[in-house]
Order: sequence, then C-alpha cells, then structure tokens
Amino acid sequence: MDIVVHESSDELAAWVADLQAALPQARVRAWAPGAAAADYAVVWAPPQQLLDEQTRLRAIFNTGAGVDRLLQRRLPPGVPVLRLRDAGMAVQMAEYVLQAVIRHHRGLDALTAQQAQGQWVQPPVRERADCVVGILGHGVLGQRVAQALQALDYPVRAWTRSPHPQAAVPLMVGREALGDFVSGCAVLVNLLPLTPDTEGLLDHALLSRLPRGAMLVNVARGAHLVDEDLLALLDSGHIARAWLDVFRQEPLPAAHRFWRHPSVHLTPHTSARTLRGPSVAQIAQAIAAIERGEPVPTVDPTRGY
Ligand code: NDP
Ligand code: OXD
Repeated sequence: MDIVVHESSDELAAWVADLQAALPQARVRAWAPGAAAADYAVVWAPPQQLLDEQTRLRAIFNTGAGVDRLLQRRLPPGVPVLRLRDAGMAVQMAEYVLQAVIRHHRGLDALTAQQAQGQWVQPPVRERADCVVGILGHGVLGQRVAQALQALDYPVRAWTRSPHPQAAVPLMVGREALGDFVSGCAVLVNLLPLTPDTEGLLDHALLSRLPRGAMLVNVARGAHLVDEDLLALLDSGHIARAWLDVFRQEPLPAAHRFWRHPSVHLTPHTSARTLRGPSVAQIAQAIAAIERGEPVPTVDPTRGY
C-alpha cells in the first residue's frame, strides 16, 4: 500500500515518519510533483496538481477538522474524504472557549485593568443564569465545548442544521430559528464548518440580535465573519468583546484594525491545534478499516462538511 503526504514543510518529515511507524506494511512518502500513484493521500491544503495526478486514490485524509480548503479544490470523483474527528482538538477547544467565557462572566479583564490603576473595587455579582452561552454547531467540537461549560453550570444552548433528539443541551434548528437563538445569548461561540450556507453568517443583521454587552468567540473560520460589521458593533459598544482565533486572511495583515482594537483578543489560529500523535493513530485506524472493507465516517461533499 502506498501513501503520499502533503503537510507544512516544517512538519512533513515527522508526519511521514510517524505514519510509517504506525503503518509498517505501507510505503509512506512525501508527495512531490510527478509522484507515482498512491492508494491514500494524507494532506493539508494540497496543491491541485496532487489531486489531479493521484488517479488511483482509495481515500483522502484531511489533517484538520475543517475540510473547507480541501473542498475548494477539484477532487477526484468518487474518492471518499475523511477528516480528523477530535483527535485531541476537542479538549483544547473546550479549554479556549471556557477561559474566554470565564473572563467575560467574571469581568477579569476589568479587574486586571483595575490592578494597573491600584484600585480595589469589588464588581457587582453577576448571575450565572444570565450568562447564556450559545454555540453555533453541535458537532464533535461543539459538543465537547458544551460539556465543559455545563460542568461549570453555565446555561448552554446550541444551533444545528438538523435535529438531534438525544442532545444534552437545548437545540434550535435551521436558519429560521437563528435570530431567536442569538437574541438570548450573552456569549455566542462559532463552531460551524465553513460551507456556502455558513459563509458570512456572522454579519451585522445577526450580530446586532445579540443583547448589548455580549461577547463573540469565533474559533471556526474567518470567512464566517463580516469583519467590518463586527468592528462597527464593537465601536458602538453593542458587542463588548470578541475573541478571534481565525481570519479571512492568515496571518492577519498588520494593518487590520483587529490587531489594535481594545475590545478584541486575537490569537493566531491556535485554539485547537492538530496533534500529530492522535491524528496519525486515527488515520492509521481508518486505513486499516478501509482495507478490511469496513465503513468509515466520510465527509459529505454536497453538504460541505
Ligand atoms: P462537525 O462537522 O462535527 O460539526 C459541525 C456542526 O455544525 C454540526 O452540528 C452541524 O449541524 C452544524 N452545521 C453545519 N452547517 C450548518 C448550517 N448550515 N446550519 C446550522 N448548523 C450547521 O465539525 P467539528 O465540530 O469537528 O468542527 C467544526 C469546525 O471548527 C471545523 O469545520 C473548523 O472550521 C473549525 N476548527 C477550528 C479550529 C481552530 O483551531 N480554530 C480547529 C479545528 C476545527 P448537524 O449536527 O445538524 O449536522
Ligand atoms: C482545523 C483547523 O480545521 O486547524 O483542524 O482549523
């Protein structure tokens, strides 16, 4: 069995070595233009040439949770795409969102500013019941984030495309419910995949439905957000704070207003990193399952996730 790998250059050799160790019966190599036809491709944001040249693939593995960049390419017809499902990312995402929610609810940024002024002022107690956290998406990551918030008694609700009768949080489903969903949230967390249906969803019309003083946490994709619309709502104070981990252009250009906005916390696409160890283990297990003829969870290209 042959496997080609396309990863960022600083990690490529390690991916090849780790996949080879996990699949000793396979021949694993870094992809280069003109590479011989392989059975599996393990890729992040691959060049179109790889997908055009690899005509014998049995599956394509995306080394991230979001497949938006891969699905922008022309894919070989009929070849299943698999993505990372958790693989160590969910707990990182829960950690990131939880710290943002705690800081917001407890007013920790204001207290830090007070210390700098040498002020001793106890803020009024805020009711936890008022800090409703709405999560857009209740998939692999959204569910883990919801669980972490619920463990600290934050009221949580989620929004999805389809009903989930067994969900452990109240759900609202579909575009017609979205305005009402958002209007009840003190914190809005975006954990949607980027698809034609979700691109630009976080615009002025939607974000202005948040109650005054709300916080936005965007940890999904930059293209979900209309940057100027968020900036206008931050400038007016309607939205009190935003945690932004993803951007339309990454790295975020130096001149972008997000860098210096006093109400923005900005991180460099780091809320949930791909961990090579658990990712390689997940890919190796899926390849073994495919080789045995067993079903594996695949991306639905028509849905876009
Ligand atoms: P999943 O596919 O498991 O979950 C996606 C969720 O979004 C599902 O609940 C789905 O609804 C919902 N959804 C999709 N489309 C719509 C729609 N049109 N309307 C309403 N709900 C919709 O994805 P993951 O949880 O694994 O990952 C989510 C995203 O997080 C990734 O796509 C990626 O963009 C981002 N990410 C960011 C990282 C970072 O470091 N910043 C790291 C990893 C991921 P339903 O349940 O009904 O299908
Ligand atoms: C991912 C990401 O989708 O890192 O995995 O954003």
